[in-house]
Amino acid sequence: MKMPKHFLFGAASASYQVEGAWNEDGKGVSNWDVFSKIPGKTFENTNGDVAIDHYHRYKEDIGLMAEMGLESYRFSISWPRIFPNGTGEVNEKGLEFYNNVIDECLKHNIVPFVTLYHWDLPQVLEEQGGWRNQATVDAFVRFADTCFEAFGDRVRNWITFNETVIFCSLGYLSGAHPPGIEGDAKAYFQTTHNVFVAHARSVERFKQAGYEGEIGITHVFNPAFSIDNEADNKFAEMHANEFATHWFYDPILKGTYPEYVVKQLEQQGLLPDWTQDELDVLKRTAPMNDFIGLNYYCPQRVMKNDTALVMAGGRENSTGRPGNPSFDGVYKTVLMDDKVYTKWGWEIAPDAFLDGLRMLQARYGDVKIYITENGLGDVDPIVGEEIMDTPRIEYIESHLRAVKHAVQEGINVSGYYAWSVIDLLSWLNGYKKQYGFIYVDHENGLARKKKQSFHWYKEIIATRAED
Ligand code: BGP
Repeated sequence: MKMPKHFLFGAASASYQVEGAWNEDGKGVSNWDVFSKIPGKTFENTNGDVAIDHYHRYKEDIGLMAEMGLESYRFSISWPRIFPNGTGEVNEKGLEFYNNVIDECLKHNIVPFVTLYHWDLPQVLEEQGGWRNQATVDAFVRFADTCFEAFGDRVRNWITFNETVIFCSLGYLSGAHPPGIEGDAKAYFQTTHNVFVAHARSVERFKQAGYEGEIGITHVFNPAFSIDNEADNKFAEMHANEFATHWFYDPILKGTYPEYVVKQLEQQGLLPDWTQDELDVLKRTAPMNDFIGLNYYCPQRVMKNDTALVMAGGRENSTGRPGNPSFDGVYKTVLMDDKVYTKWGWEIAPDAFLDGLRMLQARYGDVKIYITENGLGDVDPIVGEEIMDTPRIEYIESHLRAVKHAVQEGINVSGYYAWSVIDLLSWLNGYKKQYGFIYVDHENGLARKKKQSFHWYKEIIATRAED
């Protein structure tokens, strides 16, 4: 597929979902190591103790990525592998592992795109209040700084946080993620704010220290569309976009919170406790963000909802994407008869992806964008010796076309990362919800096998001559 020269074709993973080796080589315990072992929290009580054993097989996995022609690999660093106690002593073995991963990527001309926080918080910090606690913010900045220093000579692309909306809403509204708290809307908004401050302070450190390369954040991109043009439903659409998008993107890209949401939160006593210093750092660092990462899987179709005003969120397997917090009294997400859905009820809508990108450009201008996740969760059929994941090919192809269209319209999308490079652990859905180009045989010593989509993506990349 033709794309501009600088555009990166990539694929992604995250530490807890692939590494395993949960208690090896000095790694500390993460909140997910603990949470996933509470019976009933995950599908079939799966956990990432072994995951797909990427910790021991990274060379084989990166070798397969190279064979696919992958231009960039997005992976995350496990914070408790570097700081077993969240802060304090550095675990040299942890640094060594990521040094090896980075060097292996570079050996194969694969650009390492590093996420610092993809949800595995050191358990010690979780027990001290997690993201509600300022100490976690301070510890994160130290962790980020340590990574910049250790890997910044070779890593040029940094994402601070993955999907603030998900770990905060599932952590404090639905209770589906650690720390498993339900219905605490005040904590939900407070933790999102604390994360933005941790991001902003890290960006400032990165820039002040003069590291080469780019830094940004990855957000869920879940644009809301009204089911029709009825005024109340259009209002619901506006409201949903304010809460699901503007609350997250404005503080990063504009350096201020959206007035509409602030007013609503004030009225309901949900405004985070913030200091002038914190608001200042958001403002000061907004122009320093080099890009925004978008994880797009599906849009949300919304309409008015007349039930009482309550903050809800993270309804796994509900309509729309899990983890979308909403004010039930103002809007609800609905399934529509004329739309197509995955087995998990996520709408397949490449057109909405393009429309959403246009909406972003209209609000934030020519910001540089990476699509840091996009893909299809499915149960792939095995036909003879082959893993025939045709629906994944169709999904990714249609979404890549939307990206290409956006690029042609002048929207600054600079890369696309399929989720995921290899089959891995789905946080709540175990190993049966597959996303990868590479199959992992759990019945056969975790052997790797190329899927139909592996060959297809290889071809897409190989034919990427400049437009
Ligand atoms: C995103 C996460 C990924 C991945 C993906 C698919 O929210 O950043 O880590 O899990 O969603 O989600 P799921 O595994 O629930 O289908």
